[in-house]
Amino acid sequence: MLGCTKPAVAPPTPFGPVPSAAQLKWHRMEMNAFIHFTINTFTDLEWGMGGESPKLFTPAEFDPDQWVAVLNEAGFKGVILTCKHHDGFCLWPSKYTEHSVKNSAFQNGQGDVVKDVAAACQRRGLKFGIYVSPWDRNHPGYGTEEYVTYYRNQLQELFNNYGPVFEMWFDGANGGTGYYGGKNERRTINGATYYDWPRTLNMVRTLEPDVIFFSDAGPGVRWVGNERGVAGETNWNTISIDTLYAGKPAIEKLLNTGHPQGTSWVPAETDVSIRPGWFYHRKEDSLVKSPEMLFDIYLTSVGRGSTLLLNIPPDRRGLFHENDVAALKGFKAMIDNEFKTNLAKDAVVEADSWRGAHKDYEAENVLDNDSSSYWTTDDNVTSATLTITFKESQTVKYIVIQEYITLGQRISKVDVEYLDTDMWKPLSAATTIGYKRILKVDPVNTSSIRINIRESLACPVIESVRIY
Ligand code: FUL
Repeated sequence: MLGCTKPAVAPPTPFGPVPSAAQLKWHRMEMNAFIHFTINTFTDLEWGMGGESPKLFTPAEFDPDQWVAVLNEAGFKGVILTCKHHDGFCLWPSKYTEHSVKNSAFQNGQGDVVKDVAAACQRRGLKFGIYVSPWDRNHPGYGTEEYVTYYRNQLQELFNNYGPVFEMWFDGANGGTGYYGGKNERRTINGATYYDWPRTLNMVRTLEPDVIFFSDAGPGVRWVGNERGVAGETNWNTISIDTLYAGKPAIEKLLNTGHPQGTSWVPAETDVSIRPGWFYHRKEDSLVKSPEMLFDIYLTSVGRGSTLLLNIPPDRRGLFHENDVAALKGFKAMIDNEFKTNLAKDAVVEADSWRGAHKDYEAENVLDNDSSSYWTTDDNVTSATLTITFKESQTVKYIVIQEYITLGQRISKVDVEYLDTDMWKPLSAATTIGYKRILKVDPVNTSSIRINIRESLACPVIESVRIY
């Protein structure tokens, strides 16, 4: 009726754990870069023992602006730098140790890699994050309370002087043989208790309230369970973290998939290196992943609702190697090319139902560019269909679906069909969607695509559908 608007219909209530504002921002970053750079770059090792001389650190052409420019052009939104790896060498002149850049020949001992990388990120609008290894094979007190205090002091130093820091990474590799101030012995710690993480994290939060903590157990984001770049085909952002800790054995499978009944929102981050190793080794110059391989990784990480953390290790000059730069350029060109034209943009979309039959929740919301609008159904509806019809036949290669995760992750089974003349035929199927799901299909020529949500833990809430 003219002049008569329908009364408002309440939106769905959030289902299960939901992302914090900082986690939501993290999801939207989609692609970040990891940078492994330290004395290992010069000793050709992956894990230094801790007794290496700081003098070995000599990147004569060090240029973080080159790194960040390449990353920016390739679409990366953040950088996480190994400020200290397991060997304990610090890329900043920490006042708590002599084992740092200040005793290297690099810039006559006046250099500060952490400061320069953070500044280069700031200049190009990328966010800066830090990796600070809890395991320290240099420190004489490793294994005692003294070392835990040292670790906390270093975190204070970093967060006070180099922020803002969007993410802090602490990995699970812990304890074992090391130099340990010259003792050269094996030290074992109890990974569940030694670091007293709750206390350390609370301390960091007082300095950087929105920082995202990465570890197996989060609490901000979790490890994806492998270093191959493959998130679970089923990938829940939820998991119960009360029984997890960084480095807990045999939890890879659970980390890879998460759990639909998980009690916390801890999305998986997919870390993988562009080369076989995390650090630069000349012998791996010919083993840089090709643009095609990187694109496949993009599909199994970002395309499965995870965030990609791609490692690019600077070489001994202190530059990204030419082969890595070429691979990143090719990767970006593939993304731009494959996702050039959103065929759904000018299409017509229809749903078999929408919440309260109210305009606020209608199907058209999945085609607009507004990340705050969505299509959803009545609460009792957990299977539903969206049909997208093009003005004329199109060749379809990808279907990209995003859930409105602000209200939680819901969908657990979905399939896609295409119209072949007048018959609907199967095209693709998946379990979870989450922040983003990219379904790559064998190209078909069709005038219409149908997305069938078969199972959902609560009424489905879809923010966007794109078709390429
Ligand atoms: C692991 C480390 O042991 C590797 O050296 C690397 O830093 C990787 C990202 O995390 O736990």
